[in-house]
Amino acid sequence: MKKMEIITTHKNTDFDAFASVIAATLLYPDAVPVLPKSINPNVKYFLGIHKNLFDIKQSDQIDLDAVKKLIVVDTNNWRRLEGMGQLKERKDIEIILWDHHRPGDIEADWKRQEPVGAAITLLAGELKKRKIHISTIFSTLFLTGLYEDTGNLSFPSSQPEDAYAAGYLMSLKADLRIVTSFLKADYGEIQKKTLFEMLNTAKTEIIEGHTVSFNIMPIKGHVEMLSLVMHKYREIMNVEVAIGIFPRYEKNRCMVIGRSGSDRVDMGTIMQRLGGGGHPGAGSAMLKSVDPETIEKLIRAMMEGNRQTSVRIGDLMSFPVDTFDPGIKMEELRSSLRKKGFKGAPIMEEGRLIGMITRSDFKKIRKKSQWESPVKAFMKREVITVDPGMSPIQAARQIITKNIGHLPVVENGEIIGIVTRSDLMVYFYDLLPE
Ligand SMILES: [Mn+2]
Repeated sequence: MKKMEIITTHKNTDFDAFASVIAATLLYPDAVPVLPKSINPNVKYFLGIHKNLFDIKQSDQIDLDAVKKLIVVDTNNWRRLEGMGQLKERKDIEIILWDHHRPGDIEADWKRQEPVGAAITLLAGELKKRKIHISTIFSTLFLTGLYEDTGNLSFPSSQPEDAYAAGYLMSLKADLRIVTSFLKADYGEIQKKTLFEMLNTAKTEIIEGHTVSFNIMPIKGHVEMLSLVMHKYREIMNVEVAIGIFPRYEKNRCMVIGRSGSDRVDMGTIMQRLGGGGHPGAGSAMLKSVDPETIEKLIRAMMEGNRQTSVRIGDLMSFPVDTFDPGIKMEELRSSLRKKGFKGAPIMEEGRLIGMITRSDFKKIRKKSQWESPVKAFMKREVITVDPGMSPIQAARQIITKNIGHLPVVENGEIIGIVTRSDLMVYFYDLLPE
């Protein structure tokens, strides 16, 4: 039987717990993250937008008999775990604990238990100590967890360690706009009422193989958190794509909010075409002097395939690509890349891609004389490439899991472009390039 390591956390998983699970996957790369079924709404919302970046399992998808190592984060009580009861009695299992609560009933073989404000503080500190790379998306998630559990470092339970960890995550370019958008989840009477009325008139249909629900819902005055309403609406309707059109007749304008759970329907692109914007999973636009039925028709036309509604790597890549010969000197390559402002380049021999040079390869140089060595002595020979039809999420997954910054785009054996971590960051979060 295959032996297994798993990482899990408490029921009603909040951002601190979820961030700690993901941070633990960086510390224990062989372990599988397992989340309970009950997850807090704003974490679910985050997962809905980024779900493909994380390969997460639920406890009933795991063969618990095969588990030999259990890593528990952000709790130390068996009753707060989901579906792990049978592991409690097992003697042959190694238990690792990362937690910031008072001691509970999980007896760990190794533990790090400190009364800091957030569990993620402990894990982020360890990642820093071990110099393990944390991507922008992960630093954003970790900071969200840290702020949630410490009330933006204002709860009396907050410790200096929390602030140091927050500073470290900010230095890694955690995106504060995203952090705050996931933390404010004010869901009140007016939102409930809006959702209830929408559900009363809801209908679903199939467009290009996707389950879709359009809903036109007139509103009076300014209603906040309609995006959270749409998030819940999509969840309850159980459709891949949900579009809410909210006309405010007295102002002669219309708010449009969309949610997509499909890789093939990019909500950011659809909303961009309406003059708004967003991410692949979520987007919005504000239109003036257009009636809601026309907006519905426009979106429908986009989805019906007259126009491409999802961005492909081919749309994001840079081209043409400068490639280099394996024989040129490191020195020479460095100055050419500097001139062009590139951080890496593909190495080609006889029309074939044989390697990649990036910043980290230049850092391998210890002696001055090595600048005279040929590029082939320093290049990475295992090159991960993508094809132009891939979705940005699939490419982002490669970049994050393999920790690489450059992906050559290859079609019919030929390099036609290159896509970088910065290209994807700009696309997902409109961040300025690093
Ligand atoms: Mn916590």
